[in-house]
Formats: sequence, structure tokens, C-alpha cells
Amino acid sequence: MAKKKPVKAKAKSKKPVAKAKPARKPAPKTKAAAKPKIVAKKPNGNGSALPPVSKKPWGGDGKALTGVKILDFTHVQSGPTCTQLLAWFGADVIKVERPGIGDITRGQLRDVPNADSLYFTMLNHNKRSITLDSKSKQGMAVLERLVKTCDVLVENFAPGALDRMGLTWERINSWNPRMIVASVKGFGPGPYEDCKVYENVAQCAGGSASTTGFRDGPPLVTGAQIGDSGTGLHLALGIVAALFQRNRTGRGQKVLAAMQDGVLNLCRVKLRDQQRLKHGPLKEYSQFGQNIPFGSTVPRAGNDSGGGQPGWILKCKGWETDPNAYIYFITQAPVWEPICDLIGKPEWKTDPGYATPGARLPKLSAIFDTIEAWTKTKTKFEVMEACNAVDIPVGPILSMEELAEEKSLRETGTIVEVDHPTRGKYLSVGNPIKLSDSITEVTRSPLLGEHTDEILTKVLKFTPAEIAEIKASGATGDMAKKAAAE
Ligand code: CAO
Repeated sequence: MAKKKPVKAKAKSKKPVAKAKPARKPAPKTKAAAKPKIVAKKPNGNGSALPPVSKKPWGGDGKALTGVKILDFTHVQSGPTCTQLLAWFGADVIKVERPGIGDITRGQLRDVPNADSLYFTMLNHNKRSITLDSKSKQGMAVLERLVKTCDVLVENFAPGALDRMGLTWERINSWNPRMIVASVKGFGPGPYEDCKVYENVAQCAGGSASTTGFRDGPPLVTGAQIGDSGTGLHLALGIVAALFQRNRTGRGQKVLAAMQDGVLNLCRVKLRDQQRLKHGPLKEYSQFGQNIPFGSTVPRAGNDSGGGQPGWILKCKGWETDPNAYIYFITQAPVWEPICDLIGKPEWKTDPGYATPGARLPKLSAIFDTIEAWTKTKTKFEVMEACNAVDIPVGPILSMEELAEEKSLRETGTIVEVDHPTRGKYLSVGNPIKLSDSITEVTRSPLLGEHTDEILTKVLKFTPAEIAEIKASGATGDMAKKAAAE
């Protein structure tokens, strides 16, 4: 086998340690050896170069994605979730919207007349908006300039829509071989690839609905938008990974996050259970203790825990009138003894019928009934306090009202108050991912086409004459607006 060529080092190379003669005496510690200097351009694991360590204060040296430009061709929820995250990490996100209409969510579920809906504002913070008719000649010319200027194009149109616009991968790649083209689609390649998909379709097709709800009831969708926002998160990670790879290869690539795949990824434990079924009943599911036989597929498990520690939702004081006076209670094996003491069943600590996790499995429902008799005497917060004191994991069922008022979430920026010129102040969920050197400031969503002129002039560097021509063609919608006003 041919020997690997040694990598040429710029500086004088030291002999490899393995070949060096063993020193008789340990070498005296030099000043440099005692205090290693931070060397600029030290190669990292990929052989690429790192700059010197910044001496600026934390949060004072730009943001994680400073310098990255995103052509944001997204709408509704999945795509905008992704680009909003990228904007929070410092990317310059330019949202391209259809003149006069914009992202359809601007007008959906409106609470304040003539103001962008919360649906839109809460998914499009920190972005700029340009209106552009991509199906017009001038609109496509602007898009071409955008493709040549940006690093990433993100879209979640129906399958084939981008191609129908004329923006095929081949064309984009020829205009800008460094561009990353990231897409959300309902399904990956296969029989359903041409289908349009919304949140609940993805929850159903990705395995969530069949495994959510109670065994004797219909499949249920969850309130968490795992199909839309969940896939947006997956896509954001794909984009950041592609940007990282581009640092090494110099070229862009396609990134695809299919909603079915994203949901299935989040339902991973249920595919685990599907395979476990072949080896016997799923003993941690309540139906095992209730002597109800398992079929060939993973059943709905109500509020059973998805992990190895049994859990259930139990009533707390006030449950008769408060729909959220409940707590999730986990009978984690290592804290079984404190649980017995707390609920007034110390004899269960040594009773062989209760003392081991295996012995408890067939009677979980009865055990939770006994625990509930105790939780019903306390509010969910009192249960939490008593349980946390002895390390018993519990989760109060918090309503949206309670979360909106939660002080600690305001303090961390997870819930933020944002001001908007047409709707006034509103609450939003800020960046849930905290970076210590890339601090998120949440700014309001753009009005439709608010930054059209700014982007044409400052980002795309069109001359005043060119801008006049683009506008006169109607590509940015200004002519249509003018005509409607006349
Ligand atoms: N200028 C001109 N035309 C534009 C435009 C612009 N700036 N922006 C969009 N359009 C056009 C598109 O080109 C498309 O035209 P064609 O149908 O002629 O190709 C048209 O607007 C509509 O796009 P669409 O089909 O994506 O929109 P829809 O409302 O019919 O479907 C949705 C919406 C979400 C079902 C579909 O986009 C989809 O399946 N997306 C992928 C999966 C996804 O992200 N779903 C989550 C949505 S969040 O719940």
C-alpha cells in the first residue's frame, strides 16, 4: 500500500513524538511550554483554519450567522419558522412576497382589523420584506440578482412550484454555484411527493396521530406544531450544516426536509415500540396492566410515558372547575421510596408486590389512582414543590395564560413583548435556543414590501434608472397599487 503523503507544514516540523528517542531527563519546562500561546490559524478537525480567539466581550463580536444572506421564499408556517431562527442567529433574511398579497398568513386568523395577523407577526420577526412578482420578466431579473447575492434560498412552495417559476436547481446552481437551496416539502421522493401538505396531514402521515390519544378513541393531532415548526427546525439545522460544509467545499447543495420525515423522526420511540412488539407485550403501556391484548401495531397510549419510567396525568386540587389543574407524575424507579412516603404508603417500599419496577408494571393504573388520591388534595404547584424537594420528576399542566405570565420566561427572552406599528404590543415566543456569544434581539416582522426600495438599492445595487424600470413594469406591485388607488 502506498504511504500517505505527509501534510506539508508551513512552520518547521517537529519530529513525531512516536519516533523521538526517549529523553533521559524530562526536558526543563520553558516559559512557552508552561503557558501555551493561542496560535492563529490553528487547524481544526477538518483541516480548515480558525481565526485567533476573539477578545471582545461575550455577545460583542457579531452573531452566529452574521454575514449570511437568506433569500426567504417561504410562506405559512414551516418555512418561516426556519428562516426566523436563522434571522435570530444573525442572518440577513430577505422575504420575497407576492405584490399586494404577501404571505397568506398576513390575513389569516386576524384579531385586529387591517393589521398583520399574529400568525404572521409571530413567525416573521427580524426579516425584511420585498414584494416581487416572480412570474414577470423584471421580477425574475431581480430574483436572479438576489440568487447571485444570497447564500441560501429557502422555500416551501408546493412541489414543482419553484421549477414552474423557472427557478430550477440547475439554473440557480449556474447563477450561483455557492448557493444552498433548502426546501420543505410534505413528502420525500415516493408515491406522495407531489402532494400539498399542511400540519395535520404531516402529523397523520408521520405516525404521530396513530400513536396519540387513547386506545379506545380516534387518532388525535397534537397542539404542538411538529409538522410545520418541527420541520422548520429540521431544515434550519440542515442549512447550517450545509453552510459549514460549504466552508470546506466552496459549493452549495440542496437541503430537503420532508414533513413526514420530520414527524417520524420525532416519533422515533414509537417505531422503537413497533419492533419491540415482536418480542412480547409493551409492559409499560397501561393496557398491559389492564390485560388488554396488543395487536400488530403500536397502540395509542393515552398519557403513558414514552420512556422507561411510567408516568400519567393526575388530577390536582381544583380539577372540577379548572381544566388545567393536573400534573404529570413520573414514578421514577430510583425515587420510589420517597414517593411511597409522600403519598402515605410507606408499606409499599418493602412489599414485594410493589417494591420493584417489574412488580409494579401490571398494577400501574391502581398505583396512579392511589397517587392521585394524594395529588387531589394539593394544587399542581404544591405537588410540584413537595415532589421536587425529594427529586420526584413531575410536570404541572401549564395553560397558555400561565405561560404568558411566567416571569422567568420573560426574563430569559423565551417570551417577549414586541411592538408593531399597526397592531401595537403583542407577546411572542422568542428564540428558544440560547447562544452565549450570539445574543438574540427580537425585532418586529416587516410590513408587506416595507424594504423593497432598500433591498433594490442597497443590497442589489440597482441604479435609480433600473429601479424606475423595474417599478414601471409592475414587478414590485407598485404600479398595481397605484392603479388600485386611482
Ligand atoms: N410571485 C408570483 N407568484 C408567486 C409568488 C411570487 N412572489 N410566490 C408564490 N407564487 C406562486 C407560486 O409560484 C405558485 O404558483 P403555481 O401554482 O402556478 O406554480 C402559487 O403562488 C402558489 O404556491 P403554492 O402552491 O405553494 O401555495 P398554495 O397556497 O396552493 O399551497 C401549501 C400551500 C402550504 C399547501 C404548499 O405550498 C405546500 O404543500 N408546501 C410544501 C409543504 C409545506 O411547507 N407545508 C406547510 C405549510 S404550513 O402549514
